[in-house]
Amino acid sequence: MKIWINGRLYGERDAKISVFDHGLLYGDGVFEGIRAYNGRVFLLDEHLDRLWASAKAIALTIPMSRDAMTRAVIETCRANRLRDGYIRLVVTRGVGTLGLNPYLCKKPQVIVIAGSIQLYPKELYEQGMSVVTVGTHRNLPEAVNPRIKSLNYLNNVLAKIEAINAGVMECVLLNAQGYVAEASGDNIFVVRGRTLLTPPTWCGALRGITRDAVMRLASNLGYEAREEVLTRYDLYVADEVFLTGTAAEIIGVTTIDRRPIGDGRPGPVTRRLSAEFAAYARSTGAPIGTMEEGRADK
Ligand code: PXG
Repeated sequence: MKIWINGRLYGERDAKISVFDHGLLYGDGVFEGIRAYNGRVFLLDEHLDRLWASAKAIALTIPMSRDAMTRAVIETCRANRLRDGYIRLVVTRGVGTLGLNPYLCKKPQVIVIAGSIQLYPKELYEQGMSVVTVGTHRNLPEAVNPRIKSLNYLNNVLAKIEAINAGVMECVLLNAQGYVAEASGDNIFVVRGRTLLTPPTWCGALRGITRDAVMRLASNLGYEAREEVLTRYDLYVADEVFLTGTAAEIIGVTTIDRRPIGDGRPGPVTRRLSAEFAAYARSTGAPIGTMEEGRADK
């Protein structure tokens, strides 16, 4: 695998970042997880918008233009002959002192990895997934706003530990008020009749790119899709519940806290949206092309 760091491609053994990088020392940095389908980078502009917004929110200046970042993503995909896979974009604060001060960090480091990801086993997409609500609350927006896709994922990791210890692979985090926020690495939707409901971002949800895409798709298909404050009650009595995310795509949730949701199997709306999403994902996005085309571009 070839990894892109600050403008150059490195082999896996040589792809290294300093132990003094504040990304490592403090989780100080931002990232994006992006998918490629069928030789195209899916919703790249939306991911770059969010990356730049996350960086701005933590007063981090990304040391390159958006166009240059787009080229870096395409170049890394080409170098790895990626057609279907997962792209991780990371921008760290860079090397600094053994003290918090981010203003003493010299230069943000930009990393692009093009590989693969499988979050949940394939069978779970057929059977549906069991999740639990956990005791770890989602970060307070007034503390670390969950809209920032930062390198500091301890809140999510602590919740994930609870899920795994409870014998399931994913969890639902509530916010400090007890309202539903999101899963550890996915957004959550409730289906109620022909209406899709998902928590507003102020409840502690990342504004997921998949979440937005699913809301657009659902509206086009004649469903009503909107944000609504949700409680555990809304989950337990839902017709269907599903999670969305770049890594997870769309996955039905069939039990929550060991209670069956709907009839205990992925429901018709979840299955329809999954099929529509898969078709949409394969047919849109920035073409990756080949290394040869890359050389011809230059
Ligand atoms: N909430 C959180 C906390 C996330 O981390 C989402 C929602 C869904 O957002 P998108 O934009 O992807 O629809 C995420 C995204 C991983 C991995 O390595 C996690 C995500 C994305 C890609 C990879 O586990 N989470």
